[in-house]
Amino acid sequence: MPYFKYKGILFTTEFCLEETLSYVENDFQLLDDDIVNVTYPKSGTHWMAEVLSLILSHGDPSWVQNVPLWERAPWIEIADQLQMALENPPPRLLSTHLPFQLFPKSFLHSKAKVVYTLRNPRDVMVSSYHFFKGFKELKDPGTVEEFMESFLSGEVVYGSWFDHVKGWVEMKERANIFFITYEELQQDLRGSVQKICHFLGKELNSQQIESVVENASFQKMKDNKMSNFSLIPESVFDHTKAKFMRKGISGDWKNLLTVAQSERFDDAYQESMRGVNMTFPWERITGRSSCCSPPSHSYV
Ligand code: PPS
Repeated sequence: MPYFKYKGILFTTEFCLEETLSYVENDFQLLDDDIVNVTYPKSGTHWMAEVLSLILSHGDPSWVQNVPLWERAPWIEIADQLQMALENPPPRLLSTHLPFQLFPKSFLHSKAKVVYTLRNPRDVMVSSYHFFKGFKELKDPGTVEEFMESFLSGEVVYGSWFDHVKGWVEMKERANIFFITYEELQQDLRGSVQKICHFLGKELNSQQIESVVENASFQKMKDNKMSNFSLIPESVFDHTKAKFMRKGISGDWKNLLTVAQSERFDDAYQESMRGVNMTFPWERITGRSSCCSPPSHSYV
């Protein structure tokens, strides 16, 4: 099977090498003007990369229309993209799905800015479930039940969603990390773009913000071959079996999970997220009283 573990986290040889992960963790130097787009997979990575690309271009869509997303915002843990990251001129836009413990140690003494995007883990799981069916070299996700158990136990690529989120949330007091959710982007993309600009110290006028919002819409990204995954060759990804720009909605988990599966997920969520001092939009809408504890620290 094309998988290996690095420090207890599952990776796929399709994209990652042990020596690259070690280099990124220990030797990769973040620069003070780097902007890093950090997510657990299927949480809105490409969407945020598009938003950040457009902000850096002051709303001008030429860059996103002409340069593949992974060249604009390369994933540092993927060997050939790491090379792009090293070669791109500053200010660099970088992406990663790495958990905090594997993130470059140089972050601790740098002013690089991290935008950490989270998404309802039920939707993350459902999006992953569909997406993994497209990868020719990877194990089929199996039944929903089987995949959910792998997801809840963290036996999936990039490890446990819960550990990923908890590891990054522990860093929330740092001034150079900004937390935002996929749900917030959906609810108010314009307001989200304004908040991100503020965090990055970028002044965009209202016309430029309007252009960011317009060009980062689901439909625009779906039609943009630089951002919609269609450039990934058939030998790697079977585009007839899975679509990268699939639905782009919140709450699609309700269409896949049975009531029993959703309750199993809720119980695991409660157990794993106990003590996390931050509340998330999906905790207010699951409808189970145990998910609706009063907010201790809300970032929205
Ligand atoms: S990856 O492969 O881990 O980098 O995937 P990632 O980009 O994190 O997440 C893919 C999901 O994000 C949806 N998406 C969007 N939703 C709304 N608006 C825009 N512009 C957008 N762009 C990407 C994409 O459709 C995947 O979600 P699902 O639920 O599968 O549709």
